[in-house]
Amino acid sequence: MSQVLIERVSAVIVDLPTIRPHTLAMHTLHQQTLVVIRVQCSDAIEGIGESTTIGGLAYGNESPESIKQNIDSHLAPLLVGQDAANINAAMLRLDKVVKGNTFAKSGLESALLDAQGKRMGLAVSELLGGRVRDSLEVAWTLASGDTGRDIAEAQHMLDLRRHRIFKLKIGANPVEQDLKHVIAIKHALGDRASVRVDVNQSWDESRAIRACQVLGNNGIDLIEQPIARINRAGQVRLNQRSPAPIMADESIESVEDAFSLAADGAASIFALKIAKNGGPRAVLRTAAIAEAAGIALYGGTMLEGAIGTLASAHAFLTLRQLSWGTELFGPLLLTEDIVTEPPVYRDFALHVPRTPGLGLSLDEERLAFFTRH
Ligand code: MUC
Ligand code: MG
Repeated sequence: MSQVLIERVSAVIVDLPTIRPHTLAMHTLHQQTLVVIRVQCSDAIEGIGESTTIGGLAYGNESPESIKQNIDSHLAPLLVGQDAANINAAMLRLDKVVKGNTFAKSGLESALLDAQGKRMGLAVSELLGGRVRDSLEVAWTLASGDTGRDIAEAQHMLDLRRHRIFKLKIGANPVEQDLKHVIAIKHALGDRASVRVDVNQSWDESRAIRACQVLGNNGIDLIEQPIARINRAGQVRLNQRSPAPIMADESIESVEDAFSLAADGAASIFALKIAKNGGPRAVLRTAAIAEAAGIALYGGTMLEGAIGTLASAHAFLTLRQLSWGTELFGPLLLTEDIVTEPPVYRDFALHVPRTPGLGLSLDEERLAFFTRH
């Protein structure tokens, strides 16, 4: 077979409405913005990928606009003309020339995997070595900003059998108010649900010490990123003192971060996100570090649409352990998507068929309608 070349790489910005405002410590989403990537190859196969973040530059140091610009100006030219079937070589070429930019690289790596999977008739999970499960438990984030509404939403999800793990976004309000909010929700749901919190780096260590005690003593199962990613010594101390396990999220901006967090003993759970490692293959390197260090795993999200969600899911399906489940609910937060078949959620889980590639195709009309011009 003659070599298949990458002929064209393009990226568009897509703005999609959300079902309700989604309030995080650093930003309230009223819509979500995806960067949709297309990689066209000389055998007429197209791979699709997605690079999505939260709240412009509120979460990390790449925005949708910078992702598109950097793909157009720096990353796409490095890929055009390269062997489409050699994903190792293509990603290595990007890593040699472009520092960081893991969100942009993640969408590109996803698109290359999608194209190669379609070419070989294999699901991306099979390209990644083979899946050990077909579905992933999916948590739901309660972030309406209102305790009563969050409780009603959680009860509705339990009744629908859609979610039984809830992550509460806190950190925007004074600590005492946040603690009351969390305890009220845990009290209302009792043993029907696992309740966890994500502080998105909002506390300092002095606040976190007591708050982690209160949360642990009130049945909260997990505390995500309570303090700033740069305060490594504080994270190590909290990890030793908190009665509830501490999960690292923002602290992991690369595979190398994962290694140094593991070496320092700064968390007992890692949130895996393809965007923060550089793609579905890259995130598996972070997972391998965690496994070697005895750190538990959780499949995280940047609130991606269907493409980024499935790219994450295919990687997570291959993991030996994923004890804390996933939060791959992004498509359910959107009122619209841009693929023809939405991902399948039932019985508390996302079910991933073995369709070649990511298993998705673009709805061109919807994509054109929601593309930012
Ligand atoms: C984060 O910080 O984990 C994941 C779920 C959600 O609601 O926000 C994200 C980002
Ligand atoms: Mg988080």
